[in-house]
Amino acid sequence: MNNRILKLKSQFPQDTSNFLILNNTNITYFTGFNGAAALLIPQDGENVLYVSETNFEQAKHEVKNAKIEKMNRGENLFQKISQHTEISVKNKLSIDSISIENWKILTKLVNNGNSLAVSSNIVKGLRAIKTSDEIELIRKACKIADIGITTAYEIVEPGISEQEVMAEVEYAMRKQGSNGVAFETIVTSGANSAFPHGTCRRQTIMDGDLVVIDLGATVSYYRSDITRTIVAGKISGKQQEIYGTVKATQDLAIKAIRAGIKAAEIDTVARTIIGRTGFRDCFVHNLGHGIGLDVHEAPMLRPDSDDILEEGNVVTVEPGIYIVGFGGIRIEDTVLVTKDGAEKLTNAAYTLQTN
Ligand SMILES: [Mn+2]
Repeated sequence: MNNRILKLKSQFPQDTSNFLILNNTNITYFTGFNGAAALLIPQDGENVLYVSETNFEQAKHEVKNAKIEKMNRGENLFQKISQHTEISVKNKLSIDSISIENWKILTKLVNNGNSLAVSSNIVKGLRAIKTSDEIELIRKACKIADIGITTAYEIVEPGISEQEVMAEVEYAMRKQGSNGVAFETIVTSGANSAFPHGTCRRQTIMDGDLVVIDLGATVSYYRSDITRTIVAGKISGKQQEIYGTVKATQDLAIKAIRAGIKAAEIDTVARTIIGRTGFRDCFVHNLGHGIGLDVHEAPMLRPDSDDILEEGNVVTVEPGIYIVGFGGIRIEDTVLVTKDGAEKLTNAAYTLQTN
């Protein structure tokens, strides 16, 4: 955690004496603590973590790299910070992100918007490149997600409901040590599977239905993300054919990944392959996204992305084909970007068939 703070300090914008972290996930990134109001990182001197009375004792117990400052009930965070910190044009306060409401409060307090700056990209850039500690946690979260998918292969059959599948896969992951779902689990079947972010229903899965299962686990705040598509019962030729296209697309997209390549190019690879099969308009989302403390973070694998892939990025690769009335097929894995390629961190089997 201290290395992360040192890296941030080395990238302070010009004239910045203090960096204020308000985004909760960013605070966790720098302190390992979830539940503080703000983290002040001065170029010189002690870091200060502002914590409500509720979480004060816990923060004192858990946080090693900042002084814990108790926020009393009714006390204004920005008033406190502006009183304790010299903020001027020559000693700017940079902020990772701030709401319009809080910006108004803060500019009034320091009486000079010129002494404030918002720079979200610095922390975003740091977080995009994972350290070995972070990769280990994501690896664990991926192994647990694999178990969630394995469970789905075992239990999906005509007659079970989407809700039941969701409950079983989440239970299996919890038992393996997941701290919680990485995002709302998606289990969609039949025509509903054509909606990439369809809601899980009490609907019974029918013979021949496509079933899309998109899930993730969390380990020490780090997340994983995997999707498999299964058919309950009898598989049709059309389902098999589209599955083959999606799988081949994912294989080639993952093969194209390496440090130094534009993230947008990987999306193009996938979109081109799907386009050749006539399903271009059926791939209705981006190819993938970075993942870590947030389920969606930098870098983004999409056509308009400016990101260049770097060693240590962890991204998803998730092509899909969605046909209204027929259903959808998506295959997704979480992968680590390496110098010469990509390493899959999720490793569940690829098959339309249930066990
Ligand atoms: Mn995803």
